[in-house]
Amino acid sequence: MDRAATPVALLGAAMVMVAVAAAAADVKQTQVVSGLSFDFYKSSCPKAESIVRSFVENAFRRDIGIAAGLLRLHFHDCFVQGCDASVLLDGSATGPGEKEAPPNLTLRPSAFKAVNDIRDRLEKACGPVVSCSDILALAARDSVVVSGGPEYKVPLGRRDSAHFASREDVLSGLPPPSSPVPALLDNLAKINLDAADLVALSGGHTIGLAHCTSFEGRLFPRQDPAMKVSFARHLRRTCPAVGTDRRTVNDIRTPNIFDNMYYVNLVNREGLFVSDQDLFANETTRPLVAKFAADQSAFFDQFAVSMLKMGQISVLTGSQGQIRQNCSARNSGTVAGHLPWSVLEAADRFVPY
Ligand code: HEM
Ligand SMILES: *[C@@H]1O[C@H](CO)[C@@H](O)[C@H](O)[C@H]1NC(C)=O
Ligand SMILES: *[C@@H]1O[C@H](CO)[C@@H](O)[C@H](O)[C@H]1NC(C)=O
Ligand SMILES: CC(=O)N[C@H]1CO[C@H](CO)[C@@H](O)[C@@H]1O
Repeated sequence: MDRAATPVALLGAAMVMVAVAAAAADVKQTQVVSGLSFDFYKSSCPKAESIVRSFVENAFRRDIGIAAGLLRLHFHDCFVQGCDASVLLDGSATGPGEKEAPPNLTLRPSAFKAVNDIRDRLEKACGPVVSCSDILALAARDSVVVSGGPEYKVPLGRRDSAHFASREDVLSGLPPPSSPVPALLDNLAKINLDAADLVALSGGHTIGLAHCTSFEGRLFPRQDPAMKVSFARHLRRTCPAVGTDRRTVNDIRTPNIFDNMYYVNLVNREGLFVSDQDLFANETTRPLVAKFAADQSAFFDQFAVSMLKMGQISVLTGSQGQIRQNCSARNSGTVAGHLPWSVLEAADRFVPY
């Protein structure tokens, strides 16, 4: 059964046009899902955004990698079952959560901790009113900003899921780094994202790290001809053989700065993953890569628009879901008076392995 179809269709129908100030000074017409709003915590937690911002700024000063960790966490959350903080759930008796599925092996523990620390601060300031999924969306935006990327507004009011995503949801939601453009576009089409979103969002790889195992297929047994020879040589210094447990930077030019050098890398055949380099090899996406490589503000504008879209995939609003008291666990008592989620999941969602 296609779980993604229903919520996405509902999301499309519920959209209304709202003016949003995006990157730079220009105001864009961008869609905001009904139930979310930019001033959602205006009375219940007026300092919510400044609390998250200052936390991320301080954490970033101590550990520059936290920005990449938090940005990727929001992406993984949204691509699997929607932006509902299910990525944060520790596994339970009902089965494995997203956190325990293979792609999450490389999510940074420091980012999970940061989200819980932010929640503690918000709780002290306002009580338990801010959702973990909103924290993820804000922390991702702030990570982009502190790294030098575009400022953009984040609509708020997401609620947290009481559903675990299954291992199968994770594997089908997140494309592997070996994916070429057609597979990536098919994957994104299921969640109403297009080629411009794919190219702009992949620009998240302008910061952060990757393990050798995520791209070693391009080095061994023979070098991928789409990769520049000098770049392959450079990578083999970190990853001399298959299975090396080390990491290298995603963006060889400016590894910790959120800028358009990711696209310059692609034009120079110095993209790390197949999913990166194929954006320049494929004729459908190549013109956008060339544009973003030449024009950073064009990238920033599209990135802000695409993050707004990604951040609203299948969100829960109103009385749906819950405001988690602990981002790593569903609220206790959630099931009282209802058919237990575990029963529904056993019947509908959970795929044992
Ligand atoms: C389009 C499909 C995508 C694929 C196939 C993909 C794949 C990957 C892989 C394999 C890694 C390295 C994991 C490791 O080996 O440790 C990674 C890292 C990362 N990805 Fe993506 N990704 C995609 C999209 C995105 C998007 C949309 C964003 C955010 C907007 C993003 C942000 C990041 C960041 C920031 C890192 C570095 C994480 C860190 O340093 O902890 N990725 N990605
Ligand atoms: C490029 O991507 C498009 C869209 O998915 C696809 O139709 C086309 O076959 C791809 N081109 C190549 C050379 O793979
Ligand atoms: C939050 O939930 C996790 C997972 O159940 C648990 O390990 C952790 O101790 C909880 N944290 C607090 C502060 O209760
Ligand atoms: C960060 C995190 O929670 N990673 C988990 C990913 O999955 C492995 C395997 O189940 C866990 O051991 C990690 O803790």
